[in-house]
Amino acid sequence: MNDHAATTQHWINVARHTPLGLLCDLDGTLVPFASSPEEARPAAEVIALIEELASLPGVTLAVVSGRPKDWLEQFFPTSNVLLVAEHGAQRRGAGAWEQMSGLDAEPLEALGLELDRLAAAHAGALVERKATTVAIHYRNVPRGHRGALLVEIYGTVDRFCETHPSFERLEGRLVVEVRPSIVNKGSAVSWVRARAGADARIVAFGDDLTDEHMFVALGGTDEAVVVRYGDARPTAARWELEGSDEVHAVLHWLLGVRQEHTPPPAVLPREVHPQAPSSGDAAHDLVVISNRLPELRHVDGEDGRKKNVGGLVSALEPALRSRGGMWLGWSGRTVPDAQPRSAGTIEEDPAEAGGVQLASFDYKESWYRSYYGGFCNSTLWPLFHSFPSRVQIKDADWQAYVDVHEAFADATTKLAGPRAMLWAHDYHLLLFARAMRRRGHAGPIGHFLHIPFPSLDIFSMLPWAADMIDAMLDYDLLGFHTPGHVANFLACASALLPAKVADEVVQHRGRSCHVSAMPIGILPDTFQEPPEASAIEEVLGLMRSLGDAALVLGVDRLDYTKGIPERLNAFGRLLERKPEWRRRVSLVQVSVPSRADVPLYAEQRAMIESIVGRINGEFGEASWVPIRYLYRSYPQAQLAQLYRAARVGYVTPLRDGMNLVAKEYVAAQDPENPGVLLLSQFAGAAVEMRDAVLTNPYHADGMARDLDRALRMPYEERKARHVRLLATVQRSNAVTWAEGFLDALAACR
Ligand code: GDG
Repeated sequence: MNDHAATTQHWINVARHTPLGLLCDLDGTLVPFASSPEEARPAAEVIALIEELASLPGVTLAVVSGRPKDWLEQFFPTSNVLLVAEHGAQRRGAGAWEQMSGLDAEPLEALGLELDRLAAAHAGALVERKATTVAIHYRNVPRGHRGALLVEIYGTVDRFCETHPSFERLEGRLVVEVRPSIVNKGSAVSWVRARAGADARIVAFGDDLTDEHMFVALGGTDEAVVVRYGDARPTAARWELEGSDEVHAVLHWLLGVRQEHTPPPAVLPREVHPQAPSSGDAAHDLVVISNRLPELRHVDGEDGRKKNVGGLVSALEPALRSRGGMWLGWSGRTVPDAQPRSAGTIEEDPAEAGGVQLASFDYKESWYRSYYGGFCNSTLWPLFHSFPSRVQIKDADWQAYVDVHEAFADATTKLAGPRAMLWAHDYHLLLFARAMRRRGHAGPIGHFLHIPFPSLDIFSMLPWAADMIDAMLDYDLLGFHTPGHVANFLACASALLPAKVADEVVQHRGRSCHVSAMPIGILPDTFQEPPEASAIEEVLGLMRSLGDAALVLGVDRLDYTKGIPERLNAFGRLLERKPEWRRRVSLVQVSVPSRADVPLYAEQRAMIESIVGRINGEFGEASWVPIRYLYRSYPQAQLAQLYRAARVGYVTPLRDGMNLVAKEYVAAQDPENPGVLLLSQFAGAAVEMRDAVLTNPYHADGMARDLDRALRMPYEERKARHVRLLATVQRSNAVTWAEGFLDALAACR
């Protein structure tokens, strides 16, 4: 028997079983969606079909709905149809209504008033009150505004549920509802079974999350059929149909089978693939999500194959490869807002790069402006690096931030299996877990923040501070670079929310979120490989031009957090205070272009160029240039050679999550003649790298003295410090970091 024949026979057996129980949800199952709850009414033929089925001998049929009893009764006034209203709070058996005992819905009045206020401020939102629940519908709220409204709804509803633990939040299709937690549609299953007979076989049809309660309450010989609308959310149902028309067709066929003429089925429920995604080929068990996709830079490996040398991608590659993982990010392209197709369309990169499959989608132009340039880089970046005066706060940027999370979550749902492990990266994706939980994602979701997490007083500048922490607590695991960042986050969680914090676990809304310091590492070997001749050519040229001068090296993205002007000024101060260093030392500053279209970055560049000009003008000579400023990037092999040639690694950010340059500099040194790492005390790396010369980048005189000390450091001390620093860099590398994170994430569940 082929699959189709087997399915048909299976359903014939189900349809013929006596006693047979049928549970049918109303909205979205028997009735297609309409633009308002009032317009969503069953058609006369559907009412007739239900009544006919319910009157068959051996069949017990219940319409199970979240709607109030009066609404249901108008369609099925006196028939054999059993009715279950308000998710089970009220039921009509043999003609009479009964209410579930022990229900007290009075506290919902106050919540209803709060939701009224929200609905008044958001066109299209509608509050619905029933005897035991209150709901807010947002199906008529324009899509672009739903994210912001949802944030407010969840804030209001979750506060209510925290103070009223006997109530719970319920998510339906485009509706959020609050009801007493003892009520759910699952109770309808035993209620119907009690009427149909203990040996009844029950078939339940439903489309939304409230119907899942019914599905999980079913027994082993029962059948659950989920009704889809092009979605692929995880479900407990074994079978699926597409839209209410298919439900009607199946019920018609069932009627025919019970009436003994067994018509050929026009459509039958199809089996839900256990891990089926809604698009693409296979559902992935691990999906990494970040704003930018990794840059896949390739070099030829010894075996002639391409080898991947990108930073984060190299760290994650083994984990992604062994778990069939995928990496989702922004394509780097923007499309006009009005263009409906592209924004949100996923493209999977067919060329697997170094074992890592990539998927990407385009941003709308307004997202690029308000999400990327706005909330990410003009709000969160300065805020989290503790530059309050540079923080720009705009409602529209926050809205875009919320919207882009919805787009990421939609795209992820298409790629990930329902229990997949999801790992989101950085400040671009702080709300991602919340968006996924709302889509019913059941697998573990983790986040790693690559930048610092600020102190409570700074973080509180954000008008959405509490909401952001609340959303972050939907993650199972939050990773930070340092114990200081962890402490800041925990302080914010306990100050801004009624959350319980103990032993780096935050308990909130019945969930546990683990918070942990997991400093990122590098792949030290890739900075120690002997260079190819072509790679050193340019570096050798640069070294020749420096003559005998000792090389002090700065390498950063051009960013105001990196403290480049302060570093240059301190170098100028050294030349001024210690003239003996003139002609004997040169600073090479490599500044990699970054976010050049953000005005602050353009200003920073102009400022750096003017300081370089001033110092070179003041101290330079025909045969000696004090500062060489290179506004460009270098291939990694050349960077490694520059590191190795530098007497001092001058790494002095004003604030940095970690700073990989510090670790790379150490890894690249010649162990027999190592240089000295001069490191800002405000870089996350300073926590682990205690054997660097630590310096305060805000104190030019102090930094000039520390630079002098680094340049003069005796050989034995340089070597002893380097041995310990190298051990630190080698102890936990990028791959152990990634595996450690994923193991910890798996252990959270
Ligand atoms: C964020 C956090 C955290 C630089 N110039 C060139 C080049 N680079 C590479 C370096 C290094 C990387 O860029 C820079 O990493 P950092 O850690 O220094 O800084 P961010 O870009 O700000 O990174 C930071 C990091 O995330 C990881 O969690 O440490 O705190 O801000 O790897 O080598 N690479 C090449 N040519 C260059 O010219 N090839």
